[in-house]
Order: sequence, then C-alpha cells, then structure tokens
Amino acid sequence: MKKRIVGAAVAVGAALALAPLTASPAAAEDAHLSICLSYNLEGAGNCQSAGAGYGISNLKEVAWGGWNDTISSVNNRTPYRYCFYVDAGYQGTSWSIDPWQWSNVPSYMDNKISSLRPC
Ligand SMILES: [Ca+2]
Repeated sequence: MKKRIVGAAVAVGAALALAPLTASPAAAEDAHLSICLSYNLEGAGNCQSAGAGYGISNLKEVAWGGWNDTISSVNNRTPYRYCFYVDAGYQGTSWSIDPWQWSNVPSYMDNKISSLRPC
C-alpha cells in the first residue's frame, strides 16, 4: 500500500515537471500576437484583437460583432499575411496586409470588411 502511494506521487511530479517543456516558446509567443482592428483611421481609439493565425469568417458572429462593416485601419502584429473581405465567408472584394505592418483600410474596403484570415 505505501509503495503504491509513493509511485503515484512520483508520477504526478513527473507530469508537472514535463508540462513547461511541452509548450514550445513559439506557441507561447503566438498567444500574445494579434491583428488589431480599429474603426478609426491610423489605429486611433479602441481596437479589437483577432488571434494570430486564426480567421474570422463572419464579424457579425463574434462577441464584438458590432464591428462588422466598421473597420478603417489594421495593425498586423503577427508573422502572417492577412486577407480581408467585404463579405462574410471570405468572399467578395479583398485586400491584404503583410506581416508586422499597419495600414489604413483602402477606400474601396473602408467600413466594409466582414471577414478576415491568414492568406
Ligand atoms: Ca461587409
């Protein structure tokens, strides 16, 4: 009985010791990277963040969905090129921004973006 308890404690200790090693530094860093979407020009005011590497197929369906058709500038703080579309489902007229760049949304896309994804 005593031997089994000791064995279990060792197993738990080993699992805890391994946990930090399984998360790669790159993955941990990615969690802090994001696309910052602003409804003002030049990133002024509040922005909403989309996680690095993820797409949003319909801005109406996210918690901050009131931002559909409102985005006027974008700050891409990720290593991914991102494409933006005037329609949900990555459809319609599109525009892209390179990694680590920020830009005002071009006039033909201003206040029209409804979806975005790495591309
Ligand atoms: Ca739209």
